[in-house]
Amino acid sequence: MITVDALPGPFVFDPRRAALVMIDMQRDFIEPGGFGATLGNDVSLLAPVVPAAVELVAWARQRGLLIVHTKECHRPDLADCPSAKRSRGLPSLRIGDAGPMGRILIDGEPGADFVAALAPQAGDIVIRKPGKGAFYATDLHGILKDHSITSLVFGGVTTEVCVQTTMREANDRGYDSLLVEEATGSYFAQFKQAAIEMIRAQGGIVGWTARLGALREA
Ligand code: TIU
Repeated sequence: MITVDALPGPFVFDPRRAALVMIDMQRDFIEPGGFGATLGNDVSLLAPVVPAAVELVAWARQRGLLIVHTKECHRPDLADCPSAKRSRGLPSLRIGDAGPMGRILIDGEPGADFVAALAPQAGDIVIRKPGKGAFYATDLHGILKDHSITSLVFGGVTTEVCVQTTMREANDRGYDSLLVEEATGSYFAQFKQAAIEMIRAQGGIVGWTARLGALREA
């Protein structure tokens, strides 16, 4: 068993029954010209997440955790993109439009791919997801059950959108979840902090949070 010094208390898990879930570390959210930028965000705010996420993946690999990478993306024909999602806001480019990294948030386009430093390796699992939560309209739960996974360690972007949504979905499906603070990020520093605090409040109403240093020492 591994014990991580976390909040609201120790996060204890069996690495053979744990997975790292790295949420949406895609060029569309982290690099200029992608989905995040079209929504009006300063994507440079997410740059510090990349090296921390790389360290977290290496930590998980070393301990034998199953590695899962999710990517938010849609079919080229947009059949899995609700019109409400596509029409929301006043983006400079909408989902499916041609941008500098290919069609915005479309599976197979350069922008929807993972940032180079977080490319999946052989044996990793990639989940394509049309929603913010990684359990919605995907086979993630079935795959985790097939691997007898009961504990999840989370990193990725953005903290209060796809990461928090997925942690809430995981919580309702019975998983114990830990969010690693440096390995997640938001376009809004105050939202990241609020998400971290609401996840671990009330005795861990959604899950646990820890610093990367606590994992190094675990
Ligand atoms: N816009 C925003 O903050 N996030 C998303 O749209 N998706 C994810 O969080 N991956």
